Amino acid sequence: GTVAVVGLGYIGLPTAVVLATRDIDVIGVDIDPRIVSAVSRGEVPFAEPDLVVSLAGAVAMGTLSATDTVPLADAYIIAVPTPFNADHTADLSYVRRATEQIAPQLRGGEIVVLESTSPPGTTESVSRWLSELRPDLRLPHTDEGLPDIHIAHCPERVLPGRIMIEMITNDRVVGGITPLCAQRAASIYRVFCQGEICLTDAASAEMAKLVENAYRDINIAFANELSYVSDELELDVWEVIRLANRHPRVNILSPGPGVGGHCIAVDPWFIVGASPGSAKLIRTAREINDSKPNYVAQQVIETCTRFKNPTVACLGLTFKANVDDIRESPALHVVELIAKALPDVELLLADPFVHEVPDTLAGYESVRTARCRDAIAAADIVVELVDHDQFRSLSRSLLAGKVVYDTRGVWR
Ligand code: SAJ
Repeated sequence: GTVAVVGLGYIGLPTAVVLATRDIDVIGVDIDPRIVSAVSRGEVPFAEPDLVVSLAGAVAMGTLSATDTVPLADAYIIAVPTPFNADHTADLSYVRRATEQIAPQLRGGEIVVLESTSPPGTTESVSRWLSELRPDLRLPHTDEGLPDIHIAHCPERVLPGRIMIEMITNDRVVGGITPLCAQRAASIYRVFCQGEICLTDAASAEMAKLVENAYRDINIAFANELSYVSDELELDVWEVIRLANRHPRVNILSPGPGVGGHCIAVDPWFIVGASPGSAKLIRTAREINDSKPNYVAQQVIETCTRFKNPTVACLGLTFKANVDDIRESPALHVVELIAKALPDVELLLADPFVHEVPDTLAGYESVRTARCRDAIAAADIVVELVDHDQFRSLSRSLLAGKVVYDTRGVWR
């Protein structure tokens, strides 16, 4: 059978590649012509360990191709973004568009899997949309006998930086609109998934995915709240956490400049949106983590006023360690806040994964990129924002005489 993967981003492309390297015919679909042509040439549009080799292999084998239009296929995997609107409700327009593109291709017997992280009820919405678009087909949410199309939710849960490993080894949740839908969808994942495949209903699968990321968000919020409390009490939060973590049942995560990425800072809002009155802890955790970039920036801005013509070295721009992704990055947000508040202060940006001044900072003449050592040497104030391995191994002697904000605790 042929699998069409709609959306060739951080999840869709690795999924397409993993299936194609297991001899499944895969057609990748993306609306961005640059992504389609890059993938067709066997080039990866973003950095992810091991993806380059597998993609080149799949393209060479001829099992993977890319196009901008949804083709006829036996199974469709939707892996498009589900961002949120200003009021924190989910923007399902990409899922809707993918559904509209799939609808005319259906002949009966196909599997449609939603992989995009979505609020509870979205998979059923896909089924409803399809029944509106294709009144001639029997869709599973109607419960009228055996459906023509099988629809399920199978949320991705891979960690950027470890996607190719986790895609294969992680357990997988497959939630069907009906039990048969789940079974049919699971057959796709059995091709490559070495973990356990847990079958359930669509809404439970949707919620489980959101809960995983809310769990992590809350735990990071706890660490960030401890950093606020420790600052107020003039304690070293890293020392406090290190000691508390010696308890056999305590495992506190690390504070930082905030929480970024496209998942952990987004998904908990879908729970809050679905249950605003009850999801109090989840909402508060989001607010704590979202407040952190501003807190860090204000500390730096205040310190700058103590210098005449200060130079600030900002180490790290990506949303987390050892990736090249700066979207929704709290580190970048901190730098933007400083640049905006103090347009005359020289900001030197050093990140081994980012070689140009990001677009959002392009308007500031005071902002330049620099090599890490050069940035530190020139700086009065050093702000450590991402725990890249390269920063951890820096000699502490370089920091002598500087004001240091080590937001990730890499130099403790
Ligand atoms: N962070 C901290 N302190 C920590 C750990 C992380 O400040 O102790 C920050 C990171 O620097 C980053 C943010 O949190 O800004 C998120 O990073 P992450 O590594 O925790 O997670 P992501 O966004 O890369 O991937 C998460 C994963 N979810 C969980 O671990 C529950 C991944 O498995 C999901 O597949 C992914 O979200 C997703 O796509 O939903």
